[in-house]
Amino acid sequence: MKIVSKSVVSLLAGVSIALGAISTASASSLEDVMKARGLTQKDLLAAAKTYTPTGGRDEYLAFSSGGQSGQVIVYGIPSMRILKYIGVFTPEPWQGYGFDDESKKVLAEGQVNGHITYGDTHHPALSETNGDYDGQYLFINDKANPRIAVIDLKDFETKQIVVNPVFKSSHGGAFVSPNTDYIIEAAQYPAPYENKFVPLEDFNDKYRGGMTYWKFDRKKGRIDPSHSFTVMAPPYSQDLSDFGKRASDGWSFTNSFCSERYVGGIEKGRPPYEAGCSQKDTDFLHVVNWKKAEQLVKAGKAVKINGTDVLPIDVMVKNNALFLIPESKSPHGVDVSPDGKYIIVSGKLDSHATVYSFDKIQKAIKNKDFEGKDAYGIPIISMKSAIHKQVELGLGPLHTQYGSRSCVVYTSLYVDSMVAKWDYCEGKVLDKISIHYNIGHLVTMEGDTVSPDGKYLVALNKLAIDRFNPVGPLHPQNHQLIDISGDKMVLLYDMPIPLGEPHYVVAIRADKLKPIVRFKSGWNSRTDTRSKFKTRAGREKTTRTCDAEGNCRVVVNGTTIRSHITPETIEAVAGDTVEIHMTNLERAEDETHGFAIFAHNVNLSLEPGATVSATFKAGKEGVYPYYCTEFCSALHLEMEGYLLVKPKGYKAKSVAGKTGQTYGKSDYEKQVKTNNDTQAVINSVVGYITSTNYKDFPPVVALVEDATDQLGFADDAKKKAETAAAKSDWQNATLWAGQHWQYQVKAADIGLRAKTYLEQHGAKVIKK
Ligand code: CUK
Ligand code: CUA
Repeated sequence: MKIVSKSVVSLLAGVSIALGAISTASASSLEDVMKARGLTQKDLLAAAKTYTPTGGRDEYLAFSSGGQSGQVIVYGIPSMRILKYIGVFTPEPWQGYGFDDESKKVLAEGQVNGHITYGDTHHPALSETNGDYDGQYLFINDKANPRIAVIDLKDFETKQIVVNPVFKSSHGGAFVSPNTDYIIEAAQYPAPYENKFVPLEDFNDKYRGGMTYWKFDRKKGRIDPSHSFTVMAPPYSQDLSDFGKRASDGWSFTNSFCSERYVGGIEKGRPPYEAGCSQKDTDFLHVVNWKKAEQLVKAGKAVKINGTDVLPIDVMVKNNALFLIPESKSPHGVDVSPDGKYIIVSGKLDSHATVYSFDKIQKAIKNKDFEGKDAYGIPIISMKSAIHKQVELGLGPLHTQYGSRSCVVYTSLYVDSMVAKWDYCEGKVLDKISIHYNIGHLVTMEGDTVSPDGKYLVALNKLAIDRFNPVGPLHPQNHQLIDISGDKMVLLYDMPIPLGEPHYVVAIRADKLKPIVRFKSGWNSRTDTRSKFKTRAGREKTTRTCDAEGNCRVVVNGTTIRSHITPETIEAVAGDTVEIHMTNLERAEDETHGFAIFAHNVNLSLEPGATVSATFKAGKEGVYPYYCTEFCSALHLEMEGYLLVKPKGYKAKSVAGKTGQTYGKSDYEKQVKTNNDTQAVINSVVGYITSTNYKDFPPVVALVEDATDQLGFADDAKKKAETAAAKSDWQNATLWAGQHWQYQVKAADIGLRAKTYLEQHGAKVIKK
């Protein structure tokens, strides 16, 4: 390539360096590095299993609950590199979530009591088709303010939050039925369904637990609250849930603790909750025939409470749709096997995991083999009749995930700080590994589906203690990657999670996900429709209208494209309401612009194609700069403008623009020379690209489209410069010629990116 303009060279230097000097020989050998860093052969092997070279991809993507952050964390396995935080129940400024009008609406619809700005997320769940992950949707619950959120994996954005109409906390959600007809959300702390005060003395009679079955409308990609229903349950603290599958399809399972129905009150001299809630040797596994429950709702057997359908306990019992089975002390975790034939429940205060047989449960139901009824009339199947095996695993067993080999499972041992690998068919322990420290959930690849992949396991440890550099009293959590492909489990990697306490993670094969790279033009990503505020290039406008009472509204239909915001000034009068609708005209992958205004809490993220809005009150007169917050191009800093809020009654003195610099003929000619040199660079890059089979590379085709757009704008600016020059208006001629050069530089930058891509991906020269 011919080297031409100095400024172009410096602008593009980074690209060519990356091209030319891919690697210089390392100063030290592998042995030297091992010695210097104190690494063993085992460490190297672990590193080789997780290390992902630049540009490499992960085999699985993990969706982790973000705990109290109210977000979802996305990371790759085996690299353990964090790829995204998805704003869900909590505003997330980078994504503009909770700042633009579109996402504020999502948060407002999921609002509880008007002012909640966080969530305590516990269990993410991926949508399933025939019991296997299909890569379409993700759901997650908020334990503190019982809610479920829907995230669309087309764009990894939160689309909907629904508030549970009857519960006051929720834990056993989100888990999906094998075809994602329903998402279950079980209560945790019993409370009255009505939103009113009920004294604790009425606990047994008026406080209730339950399981809500949220109907998912896959065509709309949204939960349909009007077809959702709740199965009322006694005031036991319902805990985790899982849906039956294959053999047990149509049923769901929810365990519980504190079936003592103990009410604490240490202030009044009563023993505390922890004592009263763990006195009995057993609690209850709730077994629900949800398909029957669905029919009962359709047959009008539900009662309306807070506007939602609730199936009373006696209706469920009369129709053989609700049963209880004792389970070991303070149970935690309920996990259905891939074939649906077994249900594994652990007991936090018991060293066993209990394997229930669905077959035996059905036999007991058929033969009315019940040991009695609970205080609410629900038949109790005896533990003996329902158990396949009880296996001693270690201290504090919690959650179970399935492996790829039949009968092999992995259970977390909270107190022992270990993972146990065991055979639930035979009932024997196969292997154990220590983790650091106090594991809660664990995840194997696609480990809660009908066809788990095994391969890797991530231990979600509650405590990190001494594992990382100290960062103050609040430590990160520790997600540890374990290789489970062999007979023995092997610890590979520690990843600190510095964002809340993640409870559960689901991991899906990355090739099942097909996210988009850009939105359709003018897209409202929260409603998945074309925004009515979509603005095309050249159609930008600002209007100001006032109603009879003198309330005025400034409406801006603007655009962004490298490297300017249109409009570059917005004028309002103190007290006006300002509505800004910005459309990002970019089509290029990863060309996101931001939009932030001083002092108004306006902070938007404009991904390519998106139309995003902000409505706010311009209360005080003043000068408020706005700018693009993403370093989008070499002239990103110049992507700026002013919101001018004038005092009431202000009259402008002059309309002429002011500038600090004047230009003459020689300035214009100098700029034209630069532009011609730049064009030569562009021509050589274009020549190279079009000589190859670039059309076989979709990312390059997209880059070429983008570059063509930029050159179109360049032509337009060039014409304006030439028109001004013809009138000897050197000021405008020089500035428009400068603008011409801006577009050229962008086109050249894109062209070089395309060229690099082609060279690195083995494009062939097909014509000379
Ligand atoms: S729970 Cu946290 S370790 Cu909320 Cu699923 Cu078991
Ligand atoms: Cu757009 Cu910076």
